[in-house]
Amino acid sequence: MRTFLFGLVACTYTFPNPKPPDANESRTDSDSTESDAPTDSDTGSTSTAPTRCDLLETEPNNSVEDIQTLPTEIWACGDFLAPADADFFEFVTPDDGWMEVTVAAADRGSAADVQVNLYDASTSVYMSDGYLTSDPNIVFPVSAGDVFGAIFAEHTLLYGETYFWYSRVSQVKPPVEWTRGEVENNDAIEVAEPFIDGDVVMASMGAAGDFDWYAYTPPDLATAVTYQIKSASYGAPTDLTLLRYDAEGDQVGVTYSGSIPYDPDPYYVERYTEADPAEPRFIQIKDASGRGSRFAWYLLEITASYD
Ligand SMILES: [Ca+2]
Ligand SMILES: [Ca+2]
Ligand SMILES: [Ca+2]
Ligand SMILES: [Ca+2]
Repeated sequence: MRTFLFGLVACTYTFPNPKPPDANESRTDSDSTESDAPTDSDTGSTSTAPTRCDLLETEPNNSVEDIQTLPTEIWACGDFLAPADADFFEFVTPDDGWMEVTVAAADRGSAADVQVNLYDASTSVYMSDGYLTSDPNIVFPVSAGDVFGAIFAEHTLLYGETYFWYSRVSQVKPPVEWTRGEVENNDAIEVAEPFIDGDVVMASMGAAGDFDWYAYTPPDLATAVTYQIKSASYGAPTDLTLLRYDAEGDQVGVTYSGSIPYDPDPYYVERYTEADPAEPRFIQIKDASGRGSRFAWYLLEITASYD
């Protein structure tokens, strides 16, 4: 891994804006005979850039050696005009908090199914879709000065003049609120982490194959328990599964995705028909594909209800 050194740019703190720019701001191939391919003369010049493209890629940018600096808070754009084209960018986190890597491609008429490989010196994640779209969108916690690489490519290696992409990295507000962090090691039921009423736990699938176990005992008068994960639907690069176990360690349920429409995160309401109300519940959370990275965060809420 090379050392990344470049100056920070001034930036403004903006709320996440997942909505792409208006269609009439999009680049189109029909209104010009010119190729959308950026040229050397375009590089760094916003005067010749298509509307809302603040930074055109500079080819070749096909390796870490030719990586291109990506300032935060602007729209960068590029094309896949050659077979297996990959576009390498690096960016630095201005402040502690959260960042978002947004791609706008298919949603803006591009033929490209864009994939993003997001990485730092020790970890990486690969995403080819976002929530309800084929355009990736990744939201993740950061510290000031963190350096990241982002590689944009076409998911199926297709290319051509209609295979363009836009992307923006920006600092965003925390997408969720929590009361405490996860306490590893919680990798087995024997070391399940106690979950106390009122907890909202911020946790991570920090490494490949991470298992997170929690133990929760509902209050005496509770009539139901709700288990909810907030993760992928808030931009985390995860596909989480929530498995429930009884006090004897037998699996009593598994939830791959939510019962809330369009919510891909596990959500389940347990009525007291499966186990004694006073018995502890054991919860295991894992990624369906066994993936893990610093980007793979999730929020766990367990709430008792009394209806
Ligand atoms: Ca390119
Ligand atoms: Ca390239
Ligand atoms: Ca964990
Ligand atoms: Ca764990």
